[in-house]
Amino acid sequence: MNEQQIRQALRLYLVMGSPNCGGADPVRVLEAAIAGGITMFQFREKGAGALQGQARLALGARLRRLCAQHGIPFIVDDDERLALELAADGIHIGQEDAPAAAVRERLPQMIVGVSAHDPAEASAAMAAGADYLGVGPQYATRTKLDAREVRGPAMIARMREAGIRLPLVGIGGIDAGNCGAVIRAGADGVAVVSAITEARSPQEAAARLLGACL
Ligand code: 3NM
Repeated sequence: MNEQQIRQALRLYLVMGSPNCGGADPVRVLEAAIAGGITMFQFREKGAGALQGQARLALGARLRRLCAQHGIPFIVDDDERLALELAADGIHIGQEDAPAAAVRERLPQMIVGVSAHDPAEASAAMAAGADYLGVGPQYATRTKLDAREVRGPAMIARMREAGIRLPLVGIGGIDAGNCGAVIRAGADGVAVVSAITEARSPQEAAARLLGACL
């Protein structure tokens, strides 16, 4: 995917694993979210009750297939081996994970996304060959217990003012009511977990977000 295609794919990015689905089947949740219009997906099997080993691989394979059927880029959170096993389109790494330059070198064919919290981290990620940045938390979130302090859309604006032009997505506490502010600050899209996975209708929630973020 070229930069413009990545920018477009980031428009509405669902991040999800089974612990986020409140007992619902993650395959059904993803199906509904795709029907509602999500443009990218990240398999993030983390937190209390996360699947391990073979069960994790099996769920990942089902979600991966669904994305392939619908032309949705499939990204794996953090785990290079899992990304390779699932033939993922990309990998997303945090500041605490393996260095971005090393991941970029080991997985030259994949989209590499990097979490960045300030202009310095964003510049470093760009120099390391990141394809896109995730910037969060934009708002308070209950989904990631170790999220950093909320800096809001203003941090995205600061990165853009500092000359960071990479495709960029905001994450953390984003819903249909506040996603417009994230886009206006300079993001190409929004990444969400609970606004879709905890909605009564993930399909309607995705469609509403997409409408609100255009
Ligand atoms: N990363 P929700 S916040 C996975 O700040 C993740 O980097 C974050 O979940 C960061 O949309 C977050 O339910 C969780 O708030 C976002």
